[in-house]
Amino acid sequence: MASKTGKYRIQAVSEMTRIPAATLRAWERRYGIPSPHRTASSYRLYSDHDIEQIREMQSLCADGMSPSDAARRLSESSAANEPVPTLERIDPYARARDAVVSATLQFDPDAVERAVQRALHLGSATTVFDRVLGPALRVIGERWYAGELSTGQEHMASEIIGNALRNTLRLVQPPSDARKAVLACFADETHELPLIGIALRLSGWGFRTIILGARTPPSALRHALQELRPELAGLSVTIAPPPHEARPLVENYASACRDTPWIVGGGGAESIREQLEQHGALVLSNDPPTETASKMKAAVERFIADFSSAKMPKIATRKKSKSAGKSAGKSKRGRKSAGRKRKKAAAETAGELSAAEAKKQLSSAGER
Ligand code: B12
Repeated sequence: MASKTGKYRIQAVSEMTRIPAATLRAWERRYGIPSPHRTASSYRLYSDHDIEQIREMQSLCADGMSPSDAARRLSESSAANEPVPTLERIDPYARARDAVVSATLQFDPDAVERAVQRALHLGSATTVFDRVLGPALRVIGERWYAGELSTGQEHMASEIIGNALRNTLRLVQPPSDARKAVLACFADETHELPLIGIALRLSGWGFRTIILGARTPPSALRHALQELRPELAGLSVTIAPPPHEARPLVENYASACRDTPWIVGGGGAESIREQLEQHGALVLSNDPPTETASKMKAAVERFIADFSSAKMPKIATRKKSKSAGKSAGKSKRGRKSAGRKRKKAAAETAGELSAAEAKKQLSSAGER
């Protein structure tokens, strides 16, 4: 069997096979054949096996077969001839992820829908999100960035995945009298699918989540928190705001979350971590892998508990000053000290988590 080691650049392959480089890229984008390796700087490197496949495609097309039928024939025969199954092939989650990605590469919405629906049977909602749909979205993002799939393909896939996740969340939400969490995206942030992933996780912890969605300004969050009185607020930021906008935004979110413990996560949270922590947020910038999810749960629960105990003096001061007719100055001091306690609690919780996890979380967040 021909070697699968990547050796040849696209121009060399084009010259060898007399197939234009644009056609090679189009076959790969549409049919996933060939599937060359990539260098760190994203150049394609074709193996002897890839060249064999290209030649077979060429000859089947020369016999009158359409490129899509030829590609299907080749993938079937290469699956049948696969001598030793690789880990990727026997791992059902990796296979499910690949099925979503390859249907997206083929711009086949029905196949994406089927692959997503099949994936939903592989385990709990969070497992499917963490191991199949989240990774599929990340690969789709990489392929889009590398110019291998179009914005239309990316939109199509994220729409289908998003709809499936929303339906799943509806099914796993705890009842309406359960503890609540309000989730929202930072202003100008359109990536709302990470919120659904977090909502699935929170529902497993007994939270009923209310998702405010993309581009939620601080005023809208403030109103939602006042009306809904959740136990927790969660903000997601994938693309960090520019530094000059970050400071006032963080201040406004902190003010909106004055009476609610707030956690912030997403790929963009790390770059504004300091400001967020200074304003009392707990920063969880990357969803931990499943094995550390219980640590994340413990950190969030501890943060909520510390927050409520830091709030106690405020309530006591208020009540006391009301009944004793004391000046508003004292209750302001009480509020300030409660605020300081809350920030300290957030910093401690974050410190404990980041000491153990930061490296791991940052390395798995490296792609963004
Ligand atoms: C789908 C998608 C879109 C869709 C979003 C649809 C939707 N309804 O959400 C659309 C098409 C709108 C879109 C737009 C854009 N996108 Co986009 N997009 C993606 C894609 C492919 C998937 C995003 C996703 O859902 N990821 C899956 C989740 C599981 O991963 P996650 O983000 O890491 O989230 C986890 C953790 O971070 C954590 N977490 C996140 N939030 C929170 C919150 C809390 C409280 C907690 C505890 C944890 C937590 O838990 C999550 C779940 O596990 C990514 C690729 C990628 N690598 O993610 C690009 C990507 C994020 N997009 C990117 C870009 C550049 C854009 C655009 C600027 C493109 C453009 N030129 O218009 C615009 C942005 C517009 C804007 N101002 O926001 C870049 C961002 C690069 C960067 N960091 O600067 C990426 C990485 C693609 C890439 N490889 O370049 N995008």
